[in-house]
Amino acid sequence: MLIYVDGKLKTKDQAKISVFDHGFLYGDGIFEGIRVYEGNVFRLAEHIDRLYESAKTIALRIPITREELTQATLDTVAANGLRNAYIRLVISRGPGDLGIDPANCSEPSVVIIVGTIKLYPEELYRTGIALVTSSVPRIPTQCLDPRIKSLNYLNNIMAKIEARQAGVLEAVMLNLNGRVAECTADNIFRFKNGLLETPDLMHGALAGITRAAVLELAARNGIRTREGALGLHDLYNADECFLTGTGAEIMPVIKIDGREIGDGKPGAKTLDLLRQFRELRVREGSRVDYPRAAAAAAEG
Ligand code: PXG
Repeated sequence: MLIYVDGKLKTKDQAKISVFDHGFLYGDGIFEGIRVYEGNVFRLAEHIDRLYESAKTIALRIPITREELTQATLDTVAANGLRNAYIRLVISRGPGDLGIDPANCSEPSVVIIVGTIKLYPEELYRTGIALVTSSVPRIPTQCLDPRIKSLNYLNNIMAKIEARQAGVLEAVMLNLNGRVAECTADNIFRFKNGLLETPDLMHGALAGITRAAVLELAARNGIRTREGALGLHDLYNADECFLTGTGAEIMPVIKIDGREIGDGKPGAKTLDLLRQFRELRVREGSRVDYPRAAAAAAEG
């Protein structure tokens, strides 16, 4: 495994970040999780854009250009020779001192890890999953905009712990007004009378790349869509419900807080979107040039 750390490819043992890095001390940094399907990096430009937007909002200057980061990402995938993979881009504030002031951090750290993540078992795409509502509200937009994909996931992790304790894999997170925001690492959608709905981002959701892809697919299929306010009542009484995310892709939801959704089976419209998404994910994307990068890595 070769990991990009501040411009150099390192082995897993060599790849190290300082304990004084504010990403470690304070969760001060941002990240992206990206998939590679059959040698295509899915929506890399969108992920890079989101990363630079997160950086802008937290006033973090990424020390390389978008073009350089894009190329470094493609080259790191190629250097690892993986045609199907998960990429983790991490930009942290960099090494500083024991005070929180980022002015004392010298240079942001840039890390690109190319590996795999544990995905939902394929069987769950046929059976669907159950959710519970978390008692932990999503961090309000006024405190920390959830559109920032920050290194501080405690809010979501607390909700994930609750889901696990309830014996399910994901939790619905509400905002402080009791509106549905999203799940711990996924956006959420419902179908009702043919209309496809998802919480508006201002209700406290990450601007998911998969979410955007699903809204595009819906438009192409002539499915009406609405981004707005949704309550639990809307989810419980949905015809179909599903999650979207880089890891989950499109995951059917069959139960929420013990209430069956629709007929308690993955919905036909959801499964059709999943099928179309799986076609699109291998066709679209930035192609990895494996031989070129392997040669560059060999040159050191
Ligand atoms: N909401 C949150 C809070 C997320 O963290 C999504 C929605 C879906 O966004 P995308 O762009 O992926 O469609 C996420 C994504 C992980 C992991 O390691 C988490 C995410 C993505 C990939 C891996 O658990 N979060």
